Amino acid sequence: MTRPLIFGVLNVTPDSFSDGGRWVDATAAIEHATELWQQGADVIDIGGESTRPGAARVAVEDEQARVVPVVRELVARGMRVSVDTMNSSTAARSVEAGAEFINDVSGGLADPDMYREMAANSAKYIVMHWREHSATMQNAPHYVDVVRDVRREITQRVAEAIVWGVDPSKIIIDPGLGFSKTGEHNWQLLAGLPELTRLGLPILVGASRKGFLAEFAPDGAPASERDAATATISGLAAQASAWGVRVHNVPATRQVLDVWNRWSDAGQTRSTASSTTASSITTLHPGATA
Ligand code: PMM
Repeated sequence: MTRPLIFGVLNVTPDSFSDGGRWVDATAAIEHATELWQQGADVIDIGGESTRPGAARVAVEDEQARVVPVVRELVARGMRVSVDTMNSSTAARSVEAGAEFINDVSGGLADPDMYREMAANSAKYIVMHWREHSATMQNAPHYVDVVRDVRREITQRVAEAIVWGVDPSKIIIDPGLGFSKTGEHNWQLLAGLPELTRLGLPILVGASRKGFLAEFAPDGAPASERDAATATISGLAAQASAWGVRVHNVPATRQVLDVWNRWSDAGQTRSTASSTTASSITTLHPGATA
């Protein structure tokens, strides 16, 4: 069993909900990414446009000016990089600069050229479940059965990407916690991860510091007080076969996933040992069943 990959979040935006404004300057961004990497992140996920509920869009030139130089520098320092963008031209520039993943929270819905771009480049493509832009996404989102509806809508996005020529082996899906979802929808989706894994595609989970975890922290506490809850979700997501988790606090998740890895490895050793014991009992007592 291998633990999920850890995507360390680097928002180079002035207004993201939990770390907005802290890493807008390229030098600060590069320093923070280096810290996340040293703490055990497997990939640095760089975003230049906030997607918090109510956020306004940014000009694509501004997004690229924030993101592309940072991508280039992190790749030069040997880090694996993902770029969180809904824009095909930012995806193209980022891949040229060495990004290995394009993380599209709109799943291709925001830019009609995204699938064409992802068919033409070599990066892996994270297709998140999404319905509409941040300005309106939390206006009473409705589902009949959120797990089935999200699974169906993601399947449509993936099918469309494949029709445009995106290699299916490059695609990773994400249920999009908090994007047109209430807290209860998020919990249903987490509990329903096994139903999403049945699609046979790797799954990324992004629960980090989101509003539905506020109930586990004191009233009015900063979003960083949600890190223990986030790390717990990382462990449970690993158990549900998630391929990756996207988090702000890398050490907390890394520790939980390292513990999960040791537990899983020991479990595998035990199951090999117990099947050997069972078969030797059957040999000694041919009437016994293993
Ligand atoms: N959430 C945010 C931004 N990007 N990408 C993926 N794939 N999945 C997510 O859940 C996700 C994302 C919003 O959180 P932030 O403002 O803390 O980055």
